[in-house]
Amino acid sequence: MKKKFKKILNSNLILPILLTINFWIKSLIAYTFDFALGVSSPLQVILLLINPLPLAFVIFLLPLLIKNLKMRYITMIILAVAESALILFNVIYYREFTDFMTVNTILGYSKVSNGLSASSINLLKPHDIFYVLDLIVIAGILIYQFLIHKKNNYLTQWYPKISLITKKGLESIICVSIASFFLLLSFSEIDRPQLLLRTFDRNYIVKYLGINAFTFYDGFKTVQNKNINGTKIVKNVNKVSEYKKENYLKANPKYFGIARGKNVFVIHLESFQQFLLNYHFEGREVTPFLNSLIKNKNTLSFDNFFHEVGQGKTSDAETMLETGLFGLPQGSFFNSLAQNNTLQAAPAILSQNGNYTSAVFHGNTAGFWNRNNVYKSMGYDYFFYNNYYYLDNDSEVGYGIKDKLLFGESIKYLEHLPQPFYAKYITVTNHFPFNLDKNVDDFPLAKTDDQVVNNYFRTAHYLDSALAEFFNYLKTSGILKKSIIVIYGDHFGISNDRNKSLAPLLNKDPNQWNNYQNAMLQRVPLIIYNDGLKGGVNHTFGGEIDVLPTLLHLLGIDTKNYIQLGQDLLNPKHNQIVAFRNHNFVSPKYTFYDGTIYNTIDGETLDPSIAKTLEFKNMQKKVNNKLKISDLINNFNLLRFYTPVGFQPVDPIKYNYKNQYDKLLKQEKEAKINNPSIFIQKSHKSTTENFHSNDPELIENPEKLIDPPSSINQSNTKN
Ligand code: GP9
Ligand code: MN
Repeated sequence: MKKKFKKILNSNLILPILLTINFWIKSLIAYTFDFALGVSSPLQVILLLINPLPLAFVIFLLPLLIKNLKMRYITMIILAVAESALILFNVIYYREFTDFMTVNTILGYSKVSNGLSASSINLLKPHDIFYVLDLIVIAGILIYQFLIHKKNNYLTQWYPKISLITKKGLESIICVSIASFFLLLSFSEIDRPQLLLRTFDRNYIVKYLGINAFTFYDGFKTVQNKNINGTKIVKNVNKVSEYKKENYLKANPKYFGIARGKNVFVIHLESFQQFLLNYHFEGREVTPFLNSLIKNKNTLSFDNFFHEVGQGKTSDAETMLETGLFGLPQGSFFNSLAQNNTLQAAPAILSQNGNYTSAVFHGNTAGFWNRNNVYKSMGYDYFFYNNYYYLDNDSEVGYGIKDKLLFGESIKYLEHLPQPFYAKYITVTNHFPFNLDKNVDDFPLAKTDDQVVNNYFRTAHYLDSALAEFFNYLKTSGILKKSIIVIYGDHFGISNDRNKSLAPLLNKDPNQWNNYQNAMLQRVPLIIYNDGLKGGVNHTFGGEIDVLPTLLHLLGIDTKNYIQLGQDLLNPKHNQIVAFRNHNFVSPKYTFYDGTIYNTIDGETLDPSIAKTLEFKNMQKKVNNKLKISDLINNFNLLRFYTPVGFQPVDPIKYNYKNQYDKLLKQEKEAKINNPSIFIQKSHKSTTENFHSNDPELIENPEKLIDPPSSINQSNTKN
């Protein structure tokens, strides 16, 4: 054993080993002191500790394949410098943007994420010396050998007595290292299924696979995206225009413009399914507030409204609601194409048709689903992400701050927005695995064999109660009268593989459970509140793709010139075939789900020969065509060739999400006369006192409602 070790020490493997260990230590320093990766289980700790090793070793072993000794060492030195730079630049970048550098940022291609600026020097910290110590040592040796000893063979003099490993041996070591990387990937996939396919968040990839894997993966994605663009463009643009002409539906005159000029609130209910409404558990309503809201005469709600997301989940729902286009067949549009594509999204449309100011309130990190970049391409003026809220003690669960804190703590920003505004709230508490402490919400847990199902009702109840508190605030502060509120569920919370456990709670027999029932459970709420709206429950079949044209028409903006694939839900001619992202569909007559056709009315399984009827074929064609057109637009970035009359394309560079509180106050002064904020309208009196919450966090710390956290002035809020 000792002998073997000595042999390795004296072999040319020693340099790759030392460089790998060096890279490993630096990665661990960065993980500990600079990156906030949110490690939450022992497995994640283990993966984090070992993830830098396999790829770094491969990288430093590769130069050994070069025969020429001088070239070999030069390559090794270049790689050592590159690897050190990769860590150091990412550390500095992270301090500025709370995110990792993508290939687009490094090459400066990205329109939205500016690279590091000259001011980055200010971001250096004393411990950064450890990131470059090795380079100083290497440079020292080279200078010593070359300048002082004047040795020409300075590079090859490093190892006097060296035994060389055979080429075969070297190749096998490289193979083993690559294999261990795949082992790491498999464990990561177990902990976080579809890690690479869905690319949730760059933090996740670094957490599980390390910074090298992230950079390679991002490079691969970038090349892939570049290759998609560029071909067959003209033909596709024509197809899209034709589709739009054939499918555009006018607004229903009864509703057109009834909310013109009003503030718009879009409230995204995380993982919230329709069946929760009016559901009683142990004698208690899960959603008492929403149930009462639906009965309100100013509320219009839809009970045959379906989510249409793919793997991009929340981000797909946002894509549909903001742009009127679908997410992608695989992965997330937000994480791949959205940031560099030309978008004609709601914030820009509303800014140019009614002088709206737009803002998103969301208590997760800015980079999750790449929002910090995509929102710029959409033209969002403000993005209040986690650093804008107090992140202490028990303020966060799962994916960010609790919903009640989100609604409450955002008021101090909201009330300074110039009106009218378009404000989007993305809730998170009702997210898988739906854990919530009893002292935060005491709604009873269910008692099925599936803990996720059991938890679901409590977090949903909490979300409902958060909405009640926010509505109460809107009402008592007088904002409600001047606003239209759109509330929708983004996608299922209980996945199909858990539905059998849910079945008894819905009075269904788990043994009779089939895909028809799975399809029906994809219903999510769509609730529109507007003072003076002719309310009621609307039974039209529709999906998330239809919300944008419906909303714009309510605001008095015709969608004729915009490429949006949905149709106004309030036009009686609305096409009621709801396309799921995987080409399944639901309509008032047929439901097609994973190869089987059902009668939508009674759930009866229909004869497969129906598939050959003209009626069914036409339905399927419509679904496929709609998805195809959406993919063409997104994959080929077609909106860059189509600018609606009078529409000014968005310039993402104009937007940034740093120091937004100061910016708000400054803008408030300028916008005073034409677009006064709520604060100005209330004669400089804050409305925060109109908000009342029973969340223990806010009861104990009421000051959180009033002052922004001091962290918003720190450099890492630069997004
Ligand atoms: C996190 C949240 C969750 O920011 O939007 O996304 P999801 O996992 O539902 O797609
Ligand atoms: Mn979601």
